[in-house]
Amino acid sequence: MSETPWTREEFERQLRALGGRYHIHHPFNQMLNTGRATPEQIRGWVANRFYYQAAIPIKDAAILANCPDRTVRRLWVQRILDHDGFELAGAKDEGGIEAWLRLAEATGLDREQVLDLRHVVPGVRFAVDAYVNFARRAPWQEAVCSSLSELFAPEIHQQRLANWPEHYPWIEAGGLGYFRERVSRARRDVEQGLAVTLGHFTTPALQQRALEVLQFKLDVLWAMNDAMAQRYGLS
Ligand code: AHQ
Repeated sequence: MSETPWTREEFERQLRALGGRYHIHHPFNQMLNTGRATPEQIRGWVANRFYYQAAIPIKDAAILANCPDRTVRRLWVQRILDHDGFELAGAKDEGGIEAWLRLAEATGLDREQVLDLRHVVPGVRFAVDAYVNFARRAPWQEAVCSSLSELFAPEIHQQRLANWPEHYPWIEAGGLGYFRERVSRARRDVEQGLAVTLGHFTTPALQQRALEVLQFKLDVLWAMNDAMAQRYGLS
């Protein structure tokens, strides 16, 4: 390991270089985004990914609970509002989890069978639980760093918005609202996540640790797709 740390620019480049392992490249996701998925595979993906979406605010609350820095918390708390929704001083937002349930209904699932998690396969449950438990146990800066898989998220959301209406006209268009919201929210999330990560991991050993942490999260997303491919097949 080198004696001198990477510059902030080089460190960010190293983080972004892990994008080759992002789940946009997983065969299951490529099947989804090239129009080869059957309605059953789409519904399986939506029902399983609900478990991930519902876990995000729990994960973010774990980071808040571990973080003593109010200037970080006052920005990070936005992520919980994004997912759980809110009614604050007259402003209202149904939240991303509600939007995901609308996506589920648009694919022909009913809310009850998504909310009761009956379709969630063991590999998805274990990967998501590993992510939440990591955020509870790890130093809060590492948990922040693990959210940087969203460096690569705008592209995957834009891919769905561009391709799904053409490939899956049977999905009612309003159901894709979640992906529309995430493009800008992911970019905002990454701004804060990068600032904390580039500012905290400042020695060669810490920077290597940051790469390991991001790789762990990429493996969480990849393992979820492995489990769904196993259960629903690859067409
Ligand atoms: O919808 C997604 C989301 O809200 C988040 C939060 C963030 C985190 O804190 O780990 N990661 C994330 C992701 C979302 N969608 C995934 C997708 O493929 O739709 C991508 C995922 C991510 O890139 O980590």
